[in-house]
Parts: sequence; C-alpha cells; structure tokens
Amino acid sequence: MEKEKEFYARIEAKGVSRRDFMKFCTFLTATMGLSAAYVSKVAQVFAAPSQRPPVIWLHFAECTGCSEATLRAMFPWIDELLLEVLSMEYHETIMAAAGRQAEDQLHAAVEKYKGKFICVCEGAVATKYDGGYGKIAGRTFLEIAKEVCPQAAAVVCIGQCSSFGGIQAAAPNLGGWKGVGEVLGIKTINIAGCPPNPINFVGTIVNYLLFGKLPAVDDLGRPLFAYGKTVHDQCPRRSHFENEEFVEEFGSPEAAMGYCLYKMGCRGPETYNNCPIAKFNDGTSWPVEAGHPCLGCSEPQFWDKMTPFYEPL
Ligand code: FSX
Ligand code: SF4
Ligand code: F3S
Repeated sequence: MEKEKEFYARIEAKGVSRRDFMKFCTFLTATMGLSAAYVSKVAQVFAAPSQRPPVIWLHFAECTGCSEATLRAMFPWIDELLLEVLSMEYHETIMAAAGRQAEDQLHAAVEKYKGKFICVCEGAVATKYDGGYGKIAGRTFLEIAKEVCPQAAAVVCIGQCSSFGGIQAAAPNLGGWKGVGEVLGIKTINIAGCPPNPINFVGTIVNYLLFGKLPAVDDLGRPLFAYGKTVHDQCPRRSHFENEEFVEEFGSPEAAMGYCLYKMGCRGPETYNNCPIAKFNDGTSWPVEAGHPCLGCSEPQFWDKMTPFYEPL
C-alpha cells in the first residue's frame, strides 16, 4: 500500500495523473491481448512491483534507434520501468560509468545474477574474421555475446538487428553479421522492427513479471500478441485496397484521400506487426497513417527481401 502511494505521488509530481496512468495500463493490457480484467494487475506491476529483475542490456552493431525509441516513450516513463520496476545493471547509453568502471560493472553483474538476469540485446553480431568487425573494450561482440547471453535467464532481442541481423546483414554482408539467436544457436524472444515499438518490449517484460514467463511466440521468436497478424489485416486503409483505390503518386489527391499504398510499395500484406493498432509515439501515428508505405521492417532480412522499396510487390 505504502509503495503504491509513493508511486502515485511520484508520477503525479511528473505531471501524470492516476487517470493517465490507468489509460496507459488499459492500452498496454489490450496490446498484450489480455482481457480488461487484467488492467489492475498490470497497474500493480508498475505501482507495487514485488520483484525487480536484474537486466543487462548489451549493445552490438545498430543505430541505437531501439534504445532511443524506448527512452522516448513517454509511457511508462522509462525511468520508472528502468529504475523501479527493473533493476538495470548495465546499459551503455544511459549508464553514468565509462571505461574500466563500466566493464567492471558488467562482469560483476553477470557474476552476481548468473541464471537470473534478463539479457536484452540490441544490434547484430559479426561472425567472420573471429568477429573482428565490432569490439567493445578490446573484446569482440561475438566474445561478449558468447560469454554473457548463455548465463541469462532469458535473452530478449530488441529490434531487427539483434533479432535477424538488420542493415549490417544486408548483402553483401562482409562481416557475416547475424542475429544473436542464430549466432549462439539459442532461442531468443525477438521484438522485431527497425525500430520496434517500445510498447511491444514493455508488454513482453510485463508479461514476464505478471505470469513469471515470457509470452508465446511465433516460429521466428516474435511475441504473438504483437506479431500474430499482418499489418494489412489490421490496416484502416484496407477497404480502399478491396475497392482497388490506390495511391499512385505521393502528394496526389488519392494520397490526400488516404487511399491504399499498395502500388507505392506497401509491404503490409506480408509483414507481421501491430503498428496499426499500437501505433508509435504513445499512439500518435504509424507509417501508413502518415502516408508512407510499410517497408516490412519486422520481417527477417527486410533490407534484402523487401527491396527495392517503393515498388509494388
Ligand atoms: Fe537496428 Fe536498433 Fe533498426 Fe536501429 O538499435 S532495428 S538499425 S532502427 O535501432 O538495432
Ligand atoms: Fe494493406 Fe498497405 Fe494498403 Fe494498408 S496501405 S491496406 S497495409 S497494402
Ligand atoms: Fe515497420 Fe511496417 Fe510497422 S515498416 S513500423 S512494420 S508499418
């Protein structure tokens, strides 16, 4: 009770009312595919956390867009998630420590929480030339991944790069870049997207805290609550597709009328993601709503398989 009171006082001081918070929890609960009966339980995960699982967040080759997207999500006020709900032991972008101090922190955290921590991976790992394409503190991404990931309770890959290799794995892929699961031969939870929607990451973590297990996934390791349906099947422009009302030029009257973007190269029909429902930036918009075709960013090797962009399938 005390904890809960403190929580509401803390978020109120940040200008977030209890009502705003409950609205977020309702949205998150629906995104997770749970019934409304779970809203108060989801709220409890934030308001009165019973455990603070340690998290070690590794960066490999990427643009840091995944961290940026997560850190910029107003909900759930990422500092709450990182500092109060989770125990963030290592995250290069946001930690104060640098150099040897940061390295020591990583090793100490792996040692201390062996078998208990959640390892979040962002970015791809190079496999050619002994992984020599990417290093941190003199050690290759490959060495770091091999050392840290197998000691985690679970490995969550955030983004296209750690899930499937991403841009650096696009042809000709000189470094032999791959997703973390493939490199290590382990099963990872893949929060696909370039960048992924932070709500799908938060939903995965909340699922873990609520039920003590990771969410059900598809054969590519993507949580079904978020990646169970195609963009096309949830798209508000779908009736235009059925009526064969297409945009054929950006800036045209058809574009202004919100016609279907299929002929502009939309990959919604073969892309599994919840963008039309979850939207980005706290439900503000998503690519198709902004008038841009889906590029297929949550599908493996989309840089190779979905290109050339802007041309119909
Ligand atoms: Fe990859 Fe993350 Fe694309 Fe970037 O860091 S998924 S390049 S948007 O953001 O890993
Ligand atoms: Fe499908 Fe894309 Fe057209 Fe939407 S805009 S209906 S996702 S093809
Ligand atoms: Fe990516 Fe397509 Fe959604 S490009 S963000 S999966 S609309």
